Amino acid sequence: MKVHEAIAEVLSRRGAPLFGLIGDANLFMVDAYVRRFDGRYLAAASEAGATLMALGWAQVSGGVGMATVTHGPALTNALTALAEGAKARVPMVLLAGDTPVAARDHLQDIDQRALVLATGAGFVQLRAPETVEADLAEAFRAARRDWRPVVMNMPAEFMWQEAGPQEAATEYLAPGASVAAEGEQLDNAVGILAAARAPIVLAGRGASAPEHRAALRALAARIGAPLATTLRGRNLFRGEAFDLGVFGTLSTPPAAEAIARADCVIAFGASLNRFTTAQGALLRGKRLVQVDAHAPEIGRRRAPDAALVGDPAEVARLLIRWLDAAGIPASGFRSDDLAASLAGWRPGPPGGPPPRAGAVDLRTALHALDAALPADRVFVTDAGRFVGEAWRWFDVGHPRDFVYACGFGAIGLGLPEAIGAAAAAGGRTTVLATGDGGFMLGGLGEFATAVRHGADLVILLCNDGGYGAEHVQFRDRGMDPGAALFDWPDFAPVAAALGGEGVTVRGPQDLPAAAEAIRRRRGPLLIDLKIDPDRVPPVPR
Ligand SMILES: Cc1ncc(C[n+]2csc(CCOP(=O)(O)OP(=O)(O)O)c2C)c(N)n1
Repeated sequence: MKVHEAIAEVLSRRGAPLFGLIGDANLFMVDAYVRRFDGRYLAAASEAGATLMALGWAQVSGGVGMATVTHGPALTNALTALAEGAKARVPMVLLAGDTPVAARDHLQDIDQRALVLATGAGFVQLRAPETVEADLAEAFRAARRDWRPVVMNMPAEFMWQEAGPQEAATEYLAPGASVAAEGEQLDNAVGILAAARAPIVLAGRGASAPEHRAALRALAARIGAPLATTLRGRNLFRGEAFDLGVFGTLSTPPAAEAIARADCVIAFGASLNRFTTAQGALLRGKRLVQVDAHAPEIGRRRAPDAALVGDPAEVARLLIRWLDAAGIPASGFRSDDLAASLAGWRPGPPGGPPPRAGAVDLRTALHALDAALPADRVFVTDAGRFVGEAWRWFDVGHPRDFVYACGFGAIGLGLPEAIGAAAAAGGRTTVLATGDGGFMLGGLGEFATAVRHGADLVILLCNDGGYGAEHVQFRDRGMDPGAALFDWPDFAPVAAALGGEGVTVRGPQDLPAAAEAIRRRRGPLLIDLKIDPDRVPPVPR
């Protein structure tokens, strides 16, 4: 076998689709992957798109995403996507070609290792034709171990060489840290929970698997604590009587009130970032117990009063055993009043004056379309000012069905991630909420990709005719927002020209037609929600 075939064969055994864009260094590998090994290949319109699709696929499937690009500019085009994957901590392997080592004056030669490492992604070099299996195993192992993208750097001159007998490959991952059954930190944690009058159990993405859910529910019931999640763990406890929803700047008023009354937070698999803690304010005056399977996460953003390294479910069960052994009663925080205030809360109608003529209120539109969309959706968001409303009003069945494309705070990553998510959605509908600026930056080219691959995708384009996040800053200073305003083309006909469907909503009267378009769609559907740039609530920071 030649090296390009050996690589293709290993990839075809992994069960993930390969997203990519071909060039000198990877075209024969992709050809062999598809034609000889029957692999599922989805061609993207840009390298950023291919890499982001693999990130979207990885988040929904829980597996390691795979993408491939060629050398030089193909890799530089993927750098923002790699940074996104590193910040959002999504495991994937990007197979990047590299220019032949001997070709000193190759047009596309650039220091690929330096570029990749600067993004926060990992880097594994394909060392020789006989190390294809070992180096690929190491790339996938590193991606899973570190929860980040890893670039597998493949020199182009290897591709037509004989792969030959392969060096032994191992993809062994050390078992997760198991918690100590006794010790000072455990005593401290049990003591803090025993003394708490109003504890909250908080789950982040590192504690959002089904087995975590059951164990955390049991612990919360045992200590009389309401449950909450970070944004990326959202909807883990949906339907529970004492579910506060998101803990942080996106909390509902009754949840915020409960958080203010709490005296203790036990956080599982949560990074405790500035949004979860409101820059630390939400943890002030509360004892913090931090639990994480990854020791480096402990204390990374907030210093805990007690910390346990171990699988969240195991730790929760261990704590229950110790609380039982010590005969500690439940706190009284789970009161009927708290249940009633959580159950009784409904979002109010949009405040303030109505939007200008020809525009629809964003919240009204999102509520109507939420009801028209299937409940078992996968939900993806781009970044921008619209996103606070989208995060608030769109629920999913499980945290894994929520795809976060905002780890690097970049606009324009949502549509490609949605295409990857749709490839993992198993027949369910993928919904993308994006701004008009983000769509023009990174979505337009890949909309055609979504059409080509027949993605079941509904795009809610929150179109305030410009960069809303900047518009509001000009307005706040009494300045002319002209630099943030754009005279975009009408997006519905653009979607149709690219082979999809489009509808335009210029007021509440158009929402039933949009709902009907959702029901009847046969391919990617773009709903252009014309909203008033002066009537969009800010994103809570
Ligand atoms: C790659 C990138 N470029 C620029 C920015 C700065 N930026 C932040 S929000 C925003 C406006 C986005 O506009 P849109 O997608 O229409 O969403 P809106 O804010 O209007 O809701 C811009 C330009 C960014 N975050 N990322």
